[in-house]
Amino acid sequence: MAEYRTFTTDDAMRFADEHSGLFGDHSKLSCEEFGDGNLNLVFRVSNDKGTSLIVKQALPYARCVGESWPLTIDRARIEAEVLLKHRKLCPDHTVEVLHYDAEQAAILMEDLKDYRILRTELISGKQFAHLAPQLASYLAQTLYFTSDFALTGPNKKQQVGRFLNPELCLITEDLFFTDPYCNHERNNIHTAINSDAQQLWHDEALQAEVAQLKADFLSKPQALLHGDVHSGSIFINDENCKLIDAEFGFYGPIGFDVGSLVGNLLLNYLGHFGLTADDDTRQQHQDYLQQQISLLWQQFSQQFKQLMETECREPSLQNSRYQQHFLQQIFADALGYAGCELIRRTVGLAHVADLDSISDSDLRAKSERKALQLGRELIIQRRELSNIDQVLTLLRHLK
Ligand code: SR1
Ligand code: MG
Repeated sequence: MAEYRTFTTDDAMRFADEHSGLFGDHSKLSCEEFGDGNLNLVFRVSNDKGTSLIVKQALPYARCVGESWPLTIDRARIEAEVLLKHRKLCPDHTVEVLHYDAEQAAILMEDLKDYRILRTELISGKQFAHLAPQLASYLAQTLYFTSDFALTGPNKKQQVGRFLNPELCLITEDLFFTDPYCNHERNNIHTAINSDAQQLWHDEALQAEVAQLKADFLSKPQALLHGDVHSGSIFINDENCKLIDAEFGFYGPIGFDVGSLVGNLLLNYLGHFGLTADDDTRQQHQDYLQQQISLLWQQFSQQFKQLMETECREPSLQNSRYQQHFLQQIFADALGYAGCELIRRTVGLAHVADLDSISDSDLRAKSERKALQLGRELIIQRRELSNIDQVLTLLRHLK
């Protein structure tokens, strides 16, 4: 195909047919565009035998805002390359990319039609025992093997250069670390919590800690992050889960990916105060989430520790005291970024259904206040909290 143009359903079918070898001339193809995310077009192309594939095309602007927010289509390259790399490192939990076309900024990938979006499942109260173990494994494998522990200095630097992703990083820099802490026009604040949101704009102690987290996000290229590990980027079924949507990928602080995920599990926990009326059912789901958060950190840190001890190529990084300190630092960073996620999803541009779908305005405000309170505590106390149980205690004692 020639110059970039926005795909119609016909274009998407042709693209899928040309690059898959799965369909063939005689197949009767059908196609629907069903993207409901913030940025891209997403097509499902199916044949009459039930085989289907996904075509994802980057638009030259952010879909959720429109053409007034131009955005590089090079994000499709970042997404394809991060997913290909992560899939090599963790094939079970990364979606398969079949083809990437730079000109059309389009990716052909497997259709996870037997999977559901994790966020929707958690909102409806579904529980999966394999969630934390599988995601811990995805995070440990992808983050360890793209870090300085596993790569040579020159190779690592080359990789950092390939994944600079300045435009998408700028979105995160603004939405996570700037907008919620000032009266920004992009913010989206539920009227009932206006005064709580305004406190963030004058909270100097909090702003100083957020500045540190932002500075680390800008200048700590520890590993090739997925960059957007929220529960809408995870597909799950009764056996497995897979990560999609890696367009925010870049070399950044390991705690950012871990913390984004923890933040999203916490948002679901807090959302259920307003989503589930029956006390026992709610408590049972919240206990499940606590257990998953605990398992996630335990298993991620154990695996990362073991990889540092057994696989580290760089002699000076084999020092065990350094390795212990490194893990403790990831923990503190993860808590800080989880706190930022709680706050920005409550008052910033991009909300989550875990809070927004609470129909009763007072209950929604209660959950939102808890999210702001917990977010603040995690950010401020992140270096003093020395284990995950202390975090869960903080969670249980929210007013
Ligand atoms: C304009 S993009 C808003 C949010 O959607 C993405 O999934 C990222 O989380 C981003 O912050
Ligand atoms: Mg996304």
